[in-house]
Amino acid sequence: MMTICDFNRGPYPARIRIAVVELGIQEKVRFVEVDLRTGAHKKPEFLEKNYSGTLPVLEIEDGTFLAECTAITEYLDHLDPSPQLTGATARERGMIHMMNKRAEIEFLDPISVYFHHATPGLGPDVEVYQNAEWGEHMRDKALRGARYFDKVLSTRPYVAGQSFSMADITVVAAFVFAAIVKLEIPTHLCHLHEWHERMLARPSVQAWRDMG
Ligand code: GTS
Repeated sequence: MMTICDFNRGPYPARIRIAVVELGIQEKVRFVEVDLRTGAHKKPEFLEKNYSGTLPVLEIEDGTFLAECTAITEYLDHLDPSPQLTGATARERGMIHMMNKRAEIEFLDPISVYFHHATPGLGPDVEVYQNAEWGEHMRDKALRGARYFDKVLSTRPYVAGQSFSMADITVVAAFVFAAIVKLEIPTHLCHLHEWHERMLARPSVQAWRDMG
């Protein structure tokens, strides 16, 4: 049994919760809550598990801790010899990693920076340094990212090509974070919204939403 330290409704944790259902490995993992609001993820005992002090963290059976959603998804996807989320061919793997990283740096991560810098974030005990101007700047970057992904999705059904992948999950997580910070994704980005409706219909995303 593997253990995933996460925070129930968190956008980054959602990436792994969705991946777990996509891969059908719910029976192989258990979830342990780390309370971000009390700053439990910045305490020395947690930093021993993940130097960066972020969630989620996967503990595998030999006691190794894996942090970073991309790394965790890679690991879980390769428990089976036929990976489903990270590509099979060299081309697929290259495309998925490029688009996944782009989804992080152009869309999801800037929303996170906006949350931590230009809103109360996790509260004064956790947000020891805030720079609202930087946060607003990152909000605008995220909106440019949304426009970029709308353009991408006008040419293909999924973020990295013809099949669902880890990169789609990362853009779903950006929508999750956008809802938390009340960042409206403009309705005229119709390709992005149409794609998002398809993502919301996937059992893995529905399971995450139903978890409440
Ligand atoms: N690059 C990391 C990854 O991909 O795993 C980012 C992880 C991350 O930022 N996780 C959030 C976190 O720990 C969890 S959540 O906000 O999505 O619930 N944030 C707390 C903090 O203080 O940065």
